[in-house]
Amino acid sequence: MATTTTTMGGTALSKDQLALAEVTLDFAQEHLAPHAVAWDRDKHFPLDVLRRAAEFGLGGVYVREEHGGSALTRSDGVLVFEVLATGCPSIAGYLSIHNMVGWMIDRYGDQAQRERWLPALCAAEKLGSYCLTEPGAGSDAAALRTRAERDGDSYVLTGVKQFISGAGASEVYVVMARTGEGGPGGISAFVVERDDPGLSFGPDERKMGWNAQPTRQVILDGVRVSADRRLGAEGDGFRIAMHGLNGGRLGIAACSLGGAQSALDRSLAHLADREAFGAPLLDAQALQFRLADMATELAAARALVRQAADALDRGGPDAQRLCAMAKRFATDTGYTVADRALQLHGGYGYLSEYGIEKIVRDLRVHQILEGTNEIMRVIVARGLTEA
Ligand code: FAD
Ligand code: 2MC
Repeated sequence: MATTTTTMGGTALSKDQLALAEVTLDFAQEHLAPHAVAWDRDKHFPLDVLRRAAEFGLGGVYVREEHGGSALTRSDGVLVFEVLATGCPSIAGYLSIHNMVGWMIDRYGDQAQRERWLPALCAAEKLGSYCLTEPGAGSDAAALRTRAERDGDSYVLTGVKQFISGAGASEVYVVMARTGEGGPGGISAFVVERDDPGLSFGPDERKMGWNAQPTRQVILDGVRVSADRRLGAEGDGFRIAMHGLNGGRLGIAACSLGGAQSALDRSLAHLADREAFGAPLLDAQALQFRLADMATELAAARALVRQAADALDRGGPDAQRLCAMAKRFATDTGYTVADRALQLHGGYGYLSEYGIEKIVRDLRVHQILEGTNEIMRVIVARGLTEA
């Protein structure tokens, strides 16, 4: 890693990271921010923009270069996703999931599997979805019931996956399914393709936020896949899923930072511009203190996200717990900061065209998905009580 040359958002960045942040910011400002409100209103998933993002290396952020990836670290990644989310948290959030899928195939796939799926995923010619949750198994993911029955050289998958981001638009689905006994040890991971016979999708869910991407059920009705679609060994699927989520949770945490930072920046501009009682609202110390607290809390959350990313890069024993801490803290902080920004905008914050209420709606789900913030506390508490 190059030596530290500057800081951004209160944390030290190398020259390379600064360049990465600048390029990503240009992309977010040109291709995401101007359209974010309309995409949310129209429920439009901008595939062309995702492909454009891939031209900037954002389709395979953590994938090794030989398969078309950018081979960035998690410390780089949280920077990328924070900056992207200043343009649109919903698209940044989807891209984080797509990159979780690419990382899982690169990390746990064999060479043939990498060659088969990664180049197209890195170019965003094909999109990826991650399928763990089921109607009857969300937080208790190890209770999942989708079955993958071995039949000669194939597996036959049957079950329903719930709330799947990108479903229908994605071509590549990493599906966790049961091949053995109950509990986490009986689960394996498979790659299912959109065209596989027996795969279908539920209707697009109507939801509070994350409207610039689809959320649908993935229905597996006797989907037959050859054994070479299994990632890793039989019984390794739950651990693969959880390792994917460690990085994924940091991506979502970073998206909360970016969305909230954008809301804070807009509040500053709004208060400087808006006059009441004969002076700009920004002159009111009560409001300055509010902004100061928002900036302080975001800086604290950012520091924890960066610490967790560094731990994941180092493979430290505390990485899993730090990722859970960072996800919990940054998504709670991000939501609170965005909600305060809405209040600072007065009635205008409540209007769609200002884009603030959209950030609040988008950031709300970050406290729920990729493991609820209660489950993050379960993980942290286990680390404390079992130490
Ligand atoms: P439940 O598990 O039923 O939880 C209900 C409540 O009980 C929550 O508040 C929870 O925190 C609490 N709770 C549960 N257990 C405990 C406990 N032990 N201690 C304390 N509190 C507890 N999943 C995917 O696999 N792939 C996706 O792409 C995906 N995308 C999503 C997109 C959206 C927009 C949404 C809303 C969800 C998505 N999810 C996805 C699913 C998401 O991960 C789950 O909703 C989440 O893990 C919670 O599961 P659940 O909804 O079944 O809630
Ligand atoms: N990192 C690495 N390994 C992990 C891990 C993690 N974060 N979490 C669990 N494991 C391993 C664990 O070490 C154990 O391995 P081994 O068998 O070698 O000892 C194995 O997985 C089983 O773990 P547990 O015994 O802890 O399993 P348990 O069933 O008690 O609970 C829990 C695990 C609650 C932490 C897990 O079910 C969980 O994270 N639930 C939340 C589900 C979730 O995050 N869903 C997100 C869906 S994706 C999404 O929302 C998107 C938007 C994409």
